[in-house]
Amino acid sequence: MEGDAARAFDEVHRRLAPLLDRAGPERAVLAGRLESCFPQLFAAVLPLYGHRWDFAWQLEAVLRTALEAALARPARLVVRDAERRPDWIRESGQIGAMGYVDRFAGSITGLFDRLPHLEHLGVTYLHLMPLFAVPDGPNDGGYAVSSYREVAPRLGSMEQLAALADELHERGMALVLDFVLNHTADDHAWAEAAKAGDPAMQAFYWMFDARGEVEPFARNLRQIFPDRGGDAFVRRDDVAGGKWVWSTFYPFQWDLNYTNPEVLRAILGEMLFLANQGVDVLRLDAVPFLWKKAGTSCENLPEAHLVVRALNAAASIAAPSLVFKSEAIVHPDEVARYVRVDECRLSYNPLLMCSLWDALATRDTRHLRDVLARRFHTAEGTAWVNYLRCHDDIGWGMANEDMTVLGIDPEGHRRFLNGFYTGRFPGSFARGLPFQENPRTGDCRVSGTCAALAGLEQAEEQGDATLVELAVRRIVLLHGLVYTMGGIPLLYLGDEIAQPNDPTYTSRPAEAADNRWVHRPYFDDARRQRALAEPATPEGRVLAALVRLKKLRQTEPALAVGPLELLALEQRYTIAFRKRAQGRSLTVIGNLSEHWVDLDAEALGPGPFLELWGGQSFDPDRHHSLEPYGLLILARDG
Ligand code: OTU
Repeated sequence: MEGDAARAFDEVHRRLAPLLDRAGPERAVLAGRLESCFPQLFAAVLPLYGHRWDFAWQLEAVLRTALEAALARPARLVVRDAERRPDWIRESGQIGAMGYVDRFAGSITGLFDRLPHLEHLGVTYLHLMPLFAVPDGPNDGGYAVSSYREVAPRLGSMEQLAALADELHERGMALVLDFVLNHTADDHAWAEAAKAGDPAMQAFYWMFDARGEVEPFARNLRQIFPDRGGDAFVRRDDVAGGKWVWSTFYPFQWDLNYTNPEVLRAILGEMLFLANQGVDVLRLDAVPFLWKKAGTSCENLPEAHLVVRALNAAASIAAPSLVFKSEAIVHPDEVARYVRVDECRLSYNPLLMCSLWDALATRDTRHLRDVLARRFHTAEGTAWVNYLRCHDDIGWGMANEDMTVLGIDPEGHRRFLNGFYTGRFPGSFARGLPFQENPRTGDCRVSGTCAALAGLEQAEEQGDATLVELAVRRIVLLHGLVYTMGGIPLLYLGDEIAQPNDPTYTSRPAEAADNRWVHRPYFDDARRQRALAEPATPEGRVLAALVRLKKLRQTEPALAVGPLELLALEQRYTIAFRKRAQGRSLTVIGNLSEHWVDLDAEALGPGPFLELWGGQSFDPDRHHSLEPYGLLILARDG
């Protein structure tokens, strides 16, 4: 360390010595981590808070919070920190699954009974949707958090959650939880104190006395949930003095004010409390919004990255095996900027998600190939979480400039995709619902389960065996691609048994106004049992395919994160890529159309190949074509 950082470190190190002493035999290790993480922390907080008279005190307070959490870390997690392979997130054997505790298993206790199902799927990364205490009534599916330290009583308790983490670890699974750090619920203790008039707590949020003060911000903001009406500022007369409160999402979600260093420190305390329960990965919700500056879009500002880097450095001191996953559903350039070892080692890959659906609708893989060629690589130590859909809507987050280069009109194309996936476009197989259609901008996103979007729901309704066949193949193909390209594939629980949309949300008042609930169905255990007992049913075929994909991931190191070479096979309908590891290559070919396509044996290169998907030998000179929505996974030495 040099210069200001070194001087600051010496000072703070001296002041923290008594705290370090409490680590006993672990002192040297902890002091070492403090020293190695300090430069990153300092570089992040200096531009954020360096202008403040109390900067040195604030910096020390952040470090104190980190060290106290380190001292409180349970011994078994300290062992886990030491044993965890740092690059586990890039390994081929990783498979993710996500779901709501109540909908998947009733409660945390119920989840223990579902572990065999998760093992059957090879799950090593279990993302449970927000399970914290929330307000009664609408709470945005748990994304309005009333307390980060309490589990919603109907789901269980913090002790049960910690016990679940232990059990998952025993079985080789990581626990992934949401950390909703952009906002709290309007009944969080901080918000309640703010309402009661505590100025320190009002300073935790963005609160304004007069509407006029809001305008310099409001002018440039995107409406995230246009259905709510108005903009991101709500008048709250229940806050002492009457205030305009910033709420980017729903009015009951109040944005935290990270220009206040006390907020950073408080949130760090909540985060490390969760890490010490045994959480392995924290999904940082809504990271783009963490910093606000008048006159800007208040999304993806450089300071938002610094906030994440500061938290990352502090967490590395206290809980070194904790991994951050970023949730940024924005322009692909911006999404990629969060994917760094010193910010979020994992990130959703929303671009891949929407380009897969794009290719499926258009029967044209140009954009998908472009994404894989230019926007798929991530730095050492990082990985994508690749998914087909999550608990949120699908938004068409491709880069306009990428589409324009390909001769695609971005606006018209998005209109087409929305029309296609909501079933309005003639000939569409999809059964999605339009989400947050914005009449002002024409913008719209899509809700729906994988089966509904891929055509199974429509095909079954029509009782047409040919259409059912095509739909099943689409579902299998999409998952096949996501499982083979490298990164953690993330399954939305229920999709492995091809669950259809669940329209019953309209009868539940807290859900009726938000159609994302249509694709968060209650897990259908009868369907799972049928899938096992009757492998020829659509659900049986999808489940069996996922189990085969699991085996591939467990046995083929080439499926880990690593270079991906695109092959020029028959191009328009197909995607073909090759990955290599340990002297073996895997070539994956998918046909995203209902047409037979010719395969160009030359482009495949010399065999012999073993086709792992169907389990047969594959001779490129004899097998010239790929069936509708077909998938081939060809293994070869070298
Ligand atoms: C996230 O999504 C969550 O995934 C949603 O379920 C929540 O409602 C929301 O935050 C508020 O907590 O706009 O449509 O760039 O796009 O944070 C979903 C990130 C969202 C945002 C994203 C947000």
